[in-house]
Amino acid sequence: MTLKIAHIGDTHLDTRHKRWPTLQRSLRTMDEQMREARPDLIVHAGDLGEKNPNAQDLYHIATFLQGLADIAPTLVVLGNHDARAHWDVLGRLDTRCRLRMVTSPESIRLMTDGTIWGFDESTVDEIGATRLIAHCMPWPAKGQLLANYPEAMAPEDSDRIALECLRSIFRGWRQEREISGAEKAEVPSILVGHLNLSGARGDQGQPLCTPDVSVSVYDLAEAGTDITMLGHIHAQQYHELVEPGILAWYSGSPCRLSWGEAGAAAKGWILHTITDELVHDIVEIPSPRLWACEAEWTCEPETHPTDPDSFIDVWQFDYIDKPETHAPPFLSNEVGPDDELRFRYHVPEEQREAVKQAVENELGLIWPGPRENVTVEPRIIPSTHARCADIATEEDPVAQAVRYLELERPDLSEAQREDLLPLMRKAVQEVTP
Ligand SMILES: [Mn+2]
Repeated sequence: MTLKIAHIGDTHLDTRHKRWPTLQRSLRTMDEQMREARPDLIVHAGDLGEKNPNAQDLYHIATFLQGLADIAPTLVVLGNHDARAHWDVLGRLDTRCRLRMVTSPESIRLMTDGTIWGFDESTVDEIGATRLIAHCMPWPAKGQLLANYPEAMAPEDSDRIALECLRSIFRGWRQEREISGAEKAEVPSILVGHLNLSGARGDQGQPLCTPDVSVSVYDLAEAGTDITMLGHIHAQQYHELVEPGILAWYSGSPCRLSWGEAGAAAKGWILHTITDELVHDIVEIPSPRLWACEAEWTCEPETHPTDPDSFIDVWQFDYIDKPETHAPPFLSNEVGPDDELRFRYHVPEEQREAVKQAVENELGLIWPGPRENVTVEPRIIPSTHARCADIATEEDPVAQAVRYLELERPDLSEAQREDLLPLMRKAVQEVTP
């Protein structure tokens, strides 16, 4: 028997998002791809939308969910960005196949007739009529995990205890399958979670740091499921759990939504097929690329073209090579019409106005796409004057004030400075303890 599961996540539906039109196009492509793949179940691993959706956002979220549940029974777990308050209402949408919106950890059974039930609510006791068991873990807020912990704890122990709570849920799920006879009947099982997996990486391969509860591959292995389907991290990737061939997958987001996703990494979803073996097919959704580069506006002295004994200052952009940046010039045939560029540059404070024309010239050289697809981000380097050092060498704050006046206000006469001294002294006394 073959079971096909479409695994998507991090759709972040938000009509107010700058890249909403791109997201809409990507979701339409995904819909077409999924109809062709004909999955038995669709799993959304969380971050369906954003916090505080307005009426228009909710309309699009509802339409999207109806579209999914028109293709196959659909499970959606709550992500950290999702608006919990609307979840129950969304779960009652009129859909062709079953739609289940999951807000707390629970096990779901997909039956041979396509219905989905919670472990406790099923009227069908027959384990033989169960096609799949899906253990669902919505975003585990630390406070929620610890709310029922019977003892007082020191704040520094909270992470460890929260993780222990999670682990005990995972272990419980394995036992649940053993006790119900599902293990013996070899009913396939999956874990669907909106989770932060330690060791997971971003689109540019960067390690991710977060103050939230993170699980490890060993924790996930406690549940003992055939496949783990995750959401939360937008870069598509998989990690091997303890047993070879047993994988935890992040489907990734359907398109590049933020600059954190700049890079060439594929966007799309995963089609997991369970037969005698486990097959994971990556379904790519073509979407505009986000390019990022970072440069420093620097000055090199060069020999004067006509007078070899003198030097002139030549200002130019010096590109900073980092994993998430691309070194220009870009090849024009690689840049698509909807691609975007973020041009970030570091500039000394006194050059901030002078550099503006140079930025436009540089963009003309490196960017073959439309100018309106470029975001320019200046980073001003504050000037430090050598004169400050002179002031700092004076030990007494009043002497520093006098020195400051000498250096910063050479326009004042000796007499004027003398007049200002009592005021400076008073000001210094007020600010010095
Ligand atoms: Mn998330």
